[in-house]
Amino acid sequence: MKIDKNQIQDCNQKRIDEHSNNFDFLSNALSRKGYDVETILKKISDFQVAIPSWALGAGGTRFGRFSFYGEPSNLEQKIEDVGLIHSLTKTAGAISLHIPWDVPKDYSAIKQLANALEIKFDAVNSNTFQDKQNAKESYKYGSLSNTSKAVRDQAISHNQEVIKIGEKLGSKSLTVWLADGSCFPGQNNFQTALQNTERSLKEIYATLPEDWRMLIEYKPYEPNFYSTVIQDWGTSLMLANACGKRAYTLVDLGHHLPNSNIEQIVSTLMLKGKLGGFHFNDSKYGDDDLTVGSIKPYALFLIFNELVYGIENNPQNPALAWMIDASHNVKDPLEDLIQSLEAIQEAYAKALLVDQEALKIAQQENDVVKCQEILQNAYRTDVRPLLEKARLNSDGALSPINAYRSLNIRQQLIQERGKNTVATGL
Ligand SMILES: [Mn+2]
Repeated sequence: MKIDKNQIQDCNQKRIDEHSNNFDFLSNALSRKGYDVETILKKISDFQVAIPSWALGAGGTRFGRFSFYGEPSNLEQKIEDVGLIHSLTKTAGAISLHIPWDVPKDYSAIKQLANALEIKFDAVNSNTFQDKQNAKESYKYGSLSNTSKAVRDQAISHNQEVIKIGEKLGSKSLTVWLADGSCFPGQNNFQTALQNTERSLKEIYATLPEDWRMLIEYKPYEPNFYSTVIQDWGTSLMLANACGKRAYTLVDLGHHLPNSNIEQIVSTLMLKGKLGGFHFNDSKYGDDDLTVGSIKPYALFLIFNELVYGIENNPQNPALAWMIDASHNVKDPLEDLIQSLEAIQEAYAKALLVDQEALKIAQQENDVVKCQEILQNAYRTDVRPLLEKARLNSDGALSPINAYRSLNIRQQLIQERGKNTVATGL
């Protein structure tokens, strides 16, 4: 299904007066303080986040999985779902494919469909954490780090295959996340595992097209519970540096131990020009994969504050690949993604309001109270009218969640696709 522009306009009509009042009030207040509201709106509109192809169905835990019905059962339907989210939010102009779950059958048809919905193909993701049916070698004890050369070679050629698929779609980066590690002390030789991983990544990197990037993701634990080979940003950065200029670290918000200072990690990586990608989600305990901003919105703002600072001050760091990496166990996946996109835009807009000049002076003068005031003044501003205006300017919905519900989109998807469809993925 596709949402017609007129349907969105009808939904907007009911809220337009309230929006106009709120926007005028905020816009005047910001202009009086010297902000350039038009530039802020443009930045918000330009900020696009990729939706991963595995996030459009119900996510499961190891205890069970509960369907939302009308889930997309093939790649075409997944792209259509991203198109639905994008037409409402105007923020989800890209999809990130997971191989082998979403290998296109007809490349030109897939590209045409994505093009018509204004969806680009972002980073492609390899998968060496599961065994492919009838695969010769098993990844049970690791992939790129495995002690067996045959296993490593199989994992390397899978990544090279993923690059080829991405090239046909117009992707420009490969994301590598390894589940490799160990569950028990003594199971792995740390040094051998790291050396094998570095060698394998270098082999993949050697076949990377000139205009491509390799993004190396890290994670401290899970599915291995004693050690992971790429456990933290330092290990990822070391491997990226070993591979070369076009290899970067990818930060996933959920891939940190509790209370890690993620904003400081972001800042350091951008200073070194090595932050290549970003995965959004939120968590309370570990890699919970919850809706962005649902648990720690202030932490998200502080992270965005560093991202905005880096974007403005670190030309050595390339444009980032943004993606939501969340799972949906109890919410309609599309509603959950809409909420995540709203939280991302909100944190970004608030970070754009941080008075960087005043902050610099307050830092110089060691005025700690003033520093906090500056950050929290920005954080406490209700920026939602700015997000509404940015969407309105691009024919999106004033309130994407309300439009999604009043247009009965899930019900229509169930009617179209049936109740018992299951999306491939986690
Ligand atoms: Mn991730």
